[in-house]
Amino acid sequence: MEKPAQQPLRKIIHIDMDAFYASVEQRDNPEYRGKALVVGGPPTGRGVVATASYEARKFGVRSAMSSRQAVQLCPHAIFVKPRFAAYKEASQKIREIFSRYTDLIEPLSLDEAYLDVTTDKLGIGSAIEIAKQIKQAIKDELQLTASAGVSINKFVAKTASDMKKPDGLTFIGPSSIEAFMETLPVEKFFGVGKVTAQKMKGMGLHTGGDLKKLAEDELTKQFGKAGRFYYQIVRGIDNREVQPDRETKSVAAEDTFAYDLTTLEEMEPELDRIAQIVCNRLQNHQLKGRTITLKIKYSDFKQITRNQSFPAGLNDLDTISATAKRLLAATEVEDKKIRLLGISLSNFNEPQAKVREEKPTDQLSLFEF
Ligand code: DCP
Ligand code: MG
Repeated sequence: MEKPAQQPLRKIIHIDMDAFYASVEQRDNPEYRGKALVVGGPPTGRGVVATASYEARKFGVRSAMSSRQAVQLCPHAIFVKPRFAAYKEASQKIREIFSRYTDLIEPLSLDEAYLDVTTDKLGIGSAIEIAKQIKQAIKDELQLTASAGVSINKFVAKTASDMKKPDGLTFIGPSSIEAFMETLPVEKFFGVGKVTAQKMKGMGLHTGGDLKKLAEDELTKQFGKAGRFYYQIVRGIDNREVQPDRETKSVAAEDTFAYDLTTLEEMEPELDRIAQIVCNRLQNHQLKGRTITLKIKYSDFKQITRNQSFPAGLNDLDTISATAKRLLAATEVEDKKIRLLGISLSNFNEPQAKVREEKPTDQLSLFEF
């Protein structure tokens, strides 16, 4: 048989649950429904917000902010501790729903996955119809809502799923991709965190259309390897495959600071915050790592990592935080300005939780390519 000259366009769905932990809590505790609810660490001490109900978001409460700040923004909010087992159970159920339609499922976290439905198991054919059915099944069977993005590649599907939250469905077809990318604000680009966005804006680059005017060389000169990705993506090109069943190799969080840090006094609270986020993610996936790695990027963009391994897996905040601080203290700290700090855990004992490699997301900051 002759090979077709061109691959058929892929049909990709990105599904992301709405206010996931908070919605599970509101479902299971009717007294929280319709209320400003914050799931995360306690408002005293060094707690961090995992997520907030949409009612609390109206007051500016966001994931990864300190619980202390959340209580300032929304004093009447109810604070609850996360119940990871409940989220994991809901996550397994949504994956079971996905698997009715395709086996090409790539989970990004408990509440988010890419699905390739170019050929679906039920022969439905329409990716929009499949997305509708999945959203409905999640509603009927789990009493939760999800938002979906449908397109021909991962980047556009993921961006689309975020556009009409909560309970949204957004389709960006092949003929509208380029126009969509041109109007997309740079901060919505995958990998563009607050610091890169600031740099772009300083250069007069506000949207995909502005990025599109730059040559590939210029983009790589300014933004390193990520520049090539931006060059392609503004043209609607993203050939990354949906990769099912990739095991978690590391769980990380990092932050690029708006101003370079110079003293340990400034750095330690940042490390505490980053450690808390890594710790939440590990517990979220029920993973324990034996190796803790500290990543430092200096103001001249030079990067170093330092790590320490332990005999047994761990995921507790105190050890992660103390180890990261110890590793930091053993570097040329305070001699050089620091623009980024990151912590990751790897070397997991039990590969029981089959989740994707979790990269630091730009909710905390940007992730560098
Ligand atoms: N999460 C966390 N720490 C973060 C970000 C997220 O612990 N910094 C957890 C809590 C979230 C879940 O992961 O409920 C899913 O993350 P999302 O970014 O998808 O956020 P939500 O599902 O809460 O809200 P949205 O409706 O914006 O998707
Ligand atoms: Mg979500």
